[in-house]
Amino acid sequence: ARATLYGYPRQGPNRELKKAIEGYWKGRVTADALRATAAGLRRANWRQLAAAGIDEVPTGDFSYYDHVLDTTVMVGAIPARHRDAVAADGLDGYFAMARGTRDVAPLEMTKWFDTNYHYLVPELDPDTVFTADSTKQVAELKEALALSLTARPVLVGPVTYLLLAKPAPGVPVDFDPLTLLDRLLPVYAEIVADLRAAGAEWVQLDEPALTQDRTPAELNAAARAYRDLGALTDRPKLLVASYFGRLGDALPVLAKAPVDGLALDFTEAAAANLDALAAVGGLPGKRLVAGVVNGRNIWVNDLEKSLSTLGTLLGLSDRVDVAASCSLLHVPLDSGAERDIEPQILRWLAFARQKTAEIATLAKGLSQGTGAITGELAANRTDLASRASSPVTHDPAVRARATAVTDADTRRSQPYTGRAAAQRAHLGLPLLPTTTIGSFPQTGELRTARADLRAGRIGTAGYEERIRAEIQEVISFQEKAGLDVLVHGEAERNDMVQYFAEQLTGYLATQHGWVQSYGTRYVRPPILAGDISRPEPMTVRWTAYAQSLTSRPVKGMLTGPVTMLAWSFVRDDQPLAETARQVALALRDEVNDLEASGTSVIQVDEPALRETLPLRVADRPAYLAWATEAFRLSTSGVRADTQIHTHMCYAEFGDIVQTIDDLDADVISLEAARSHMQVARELAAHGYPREAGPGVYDIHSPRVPSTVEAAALLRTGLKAIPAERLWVNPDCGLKTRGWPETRAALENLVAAARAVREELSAS
Ligand code: THG
Ligand code: ZN
Repeated sequence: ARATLYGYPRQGPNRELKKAIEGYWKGRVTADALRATAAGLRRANWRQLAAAGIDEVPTGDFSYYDHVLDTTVMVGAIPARHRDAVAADGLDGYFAMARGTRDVAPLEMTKWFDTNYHYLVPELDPDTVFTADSTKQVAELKEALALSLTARPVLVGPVTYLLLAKPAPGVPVDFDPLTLLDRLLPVYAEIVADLRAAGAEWVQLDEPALTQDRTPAELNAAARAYRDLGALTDRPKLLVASYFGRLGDALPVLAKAPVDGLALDFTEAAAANLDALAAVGGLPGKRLVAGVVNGRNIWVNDLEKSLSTLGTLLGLSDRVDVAASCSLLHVPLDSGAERDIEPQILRWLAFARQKTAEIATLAKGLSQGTGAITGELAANRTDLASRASSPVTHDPAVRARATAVTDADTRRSQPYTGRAAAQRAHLGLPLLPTTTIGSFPQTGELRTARADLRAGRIGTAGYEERIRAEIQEVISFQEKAGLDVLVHGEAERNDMVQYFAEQLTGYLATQHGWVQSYGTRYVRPPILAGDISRPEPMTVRWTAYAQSLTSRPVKGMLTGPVTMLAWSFVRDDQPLAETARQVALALRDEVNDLEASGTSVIQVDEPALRETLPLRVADRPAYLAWATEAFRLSTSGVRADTQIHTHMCYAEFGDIVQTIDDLDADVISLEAARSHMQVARELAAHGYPREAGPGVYDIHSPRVPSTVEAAALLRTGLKAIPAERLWVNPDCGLKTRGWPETRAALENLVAAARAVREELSAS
């Protein structure tokens, strides 16, 4: 058995790639220096993989920005508006597609399946002509071969590429990019032929889109694609890779295809894929690459369980190799770099480097028998036992409380109508109340203050003084601008998930655990490792301080349980529903403490609720059930006259309007400015009974909306939502905006609300 991988983190141990690329954008790093840095990182990765026992290394998984954008370049599907830039300079044209320029818009970005990685969406139209450009793939293969390694180029497969694409701007939305398959296949044929000529014995084609629900027509397209590519005479051996779940109906299609190997996910999807493999009689004559090490979480593998799966697979295929379930792009590089995690707990974790060792160990065990890996197996058993029996993962008080939760705990004391009356009397807000989503501009001074605190250049007292000064400024601006419900501005917070994770028992923070989110942007997801409790209030101090500065209501701001899970690495030793309930209970305490300290409006944000919706329709009801329960559990402990808000962004809401309704929040703010209040119409069509604030200020753009424009959006909103239930707010938080445009935009927003209020009272 061989040990192999589909991809590795690209950034380097100290995010050298990010620094080189951002330096290039600023003109401080030359193109040659950038290329040299990139080549050095690739070489170092391959050498490390080979030294760790990976027999066949991936190539072509490297990217300056995104591997789907690389595929767009590889097949020549450059959008018309970028062709001049690409022709003038390949690298600058590439970055123009990724980020846009002053004159041209970039490609749209969206989530890569259900990961937190974002790719650039290919734009195709009925006239798209594909042309093969194998330069990057061939060059990177040659680099690895020059190190005397066995290397396998990894490409996004043609079916997944088309299924991820969308119609180019101006093309009818019902245009189906999959209709371009017959034009695309000859280009893939040319590229795999080039790779074979350059020395590839195998080429991997990634088809993760086949683990989603697919129509018969889409499955037929997959069958045709691999029948045609398999029938080529001048080709390397083809390995079709699936990941992020079970193949389902696509498994028989690929099993029958004339390709030489399949890669399957045997982590979460193990049982389903094993059954489906057995049902088709295994893969006689084909290579099976078994993804038994989870490529997207950070927990140490259960080696004995993996060996047992691998043993079963030996009966179903002539040749079984060992891999991670997907590219290791989605996990941090090396847990060995962490200094602040207890050594005992560190042993429960496996980042990319540790996963590589697990794969090599499993391949060795499979080839030579478990006798060859007795030391590794014994250490693994000890680590798994330490995790299973640790007080970190088993806090009796937390468990008892979670078990005692009843249905009544997830229900407000009164239905909305009664609450609305109580809140109106308690808050005394005008018609069309104005507010913001929570964050105000994160200035350079704030980031400097945080860095100074970390580096010990200032003490806690000095730092907090700085935060209080910022809160004063934010409150005073909002009063002057005439907003009705104020916020403290979140100056004290870095990342909205990290901030809470740092204060909750059961969560671990990493120092170097960066994972690519998009392009040169990375996040350091906290690790939800154990039972969750809240040793003390997390936000009350800052909210209460802000409230002490004004007589208007200040809104408390929390991150909801679903988003806390979605943007963390979550424990895999109990159901998500259980973990969500623990987080919800900790947040419930915070909500109740905010209320007790005099906060009458509390917002619990769930920006990730829609984006975490499972890709397979069959998996959605279970997710929505626990997600809704967790939100309601965290927000239902307050009095009827305390107003609960929530916020969601970056999403199409059509398919979760029922869930939005089920959350039973008193007020929801949503992104709507760019879609001209589409979401207000969707809520109205559903009969949404509570208050809503469809955004009237697109915060993703530095553009300041005029009063006239904001008022027009409000009038559009009023056609769908009656004045008694319509709020006025921006689309999202303001932390990425500068102060000048924030000031101007919020002043216009208040002026628009006042103008429309007058129209309403005149009519
Ligand atoms: N927090 C977390 N996960 C997320 C988001 C978040 N995933 C989805 C979405 N939001 C991703 N968006 C971003 C936006 C900005 C950055 C990263 C992801 C970013 N990162 C800085 C960088 O790479 O330079 C580092 C920030 C830091 O120092 O922490 O700008 O909001 N958890
Ligand atoms: Zn938002």
